[in-house]
Amino acid sequence: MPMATAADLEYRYCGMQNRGVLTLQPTTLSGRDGAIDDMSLLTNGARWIPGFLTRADQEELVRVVRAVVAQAPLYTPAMPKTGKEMSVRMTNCGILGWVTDKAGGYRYQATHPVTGDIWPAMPELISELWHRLSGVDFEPEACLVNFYSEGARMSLHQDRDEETFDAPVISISLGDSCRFRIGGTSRSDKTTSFRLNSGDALVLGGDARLAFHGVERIYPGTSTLLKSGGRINLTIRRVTVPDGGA
Ligand SMILES: O=C(O)CCC(=O)C(=O)O
Repeated sequence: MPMATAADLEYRYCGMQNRGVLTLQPTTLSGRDGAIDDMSLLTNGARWIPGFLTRADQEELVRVVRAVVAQAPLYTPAMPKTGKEMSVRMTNCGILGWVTDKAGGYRYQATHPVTGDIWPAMPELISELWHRLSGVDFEPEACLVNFYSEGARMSLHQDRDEETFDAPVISISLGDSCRFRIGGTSRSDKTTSFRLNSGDALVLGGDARLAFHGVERIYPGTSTLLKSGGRINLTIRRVTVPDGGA
């Protein structure tokens, strides 16, 4: 699968030094298919790579995700303690999956909370994306598949249920665009938001590994990738400390 190389990505990356302070970096660079936003938002350790996946790459990835969902259906997670249902539906692939419910709270587990089956294996393509984007040589263990229909959102949070934060979280957007918000490592840090489009990748590593982030809204009808609309987000993660450390 032809994807951007490290050299392709290099030019859109620049880490900002001000921890917790968000900076918009104007850039005149265009993306692989020439249809890229003119801004890259980058906190220290965060990389936004607009247009990382070509349309053909995206279609292939959707086929892969559909195969995952056929084995491990999307379900509606619930918040710890309150049991309030989330608006995003979820599933996972990999040896571990991120789940949440009223009784058990946020956690990783090896089985689907509704079917009780182990999660589908990490597809090769998702593993390849991890290796292209993460800069680490150990394997990812979890890929959380989020599905947003019109009206779904995800409130500001940190990804901190993993045993190690040394590996980045890799995020891939497919389908309708969304308004994504990111801040610093304290909830009270300044935040800023920008539009994530289908095929964009986001890497939360370094100081941004524990950055607060969330999805404010979906822009329905902004992509033809998913026949019935909506947005898929994949976050690919390492959960346990690899042998020999991360
Ligand atoms: O949908 C997104 O872009 C973000 C997903 C997310 O924040 C998460 O799964 O923790």
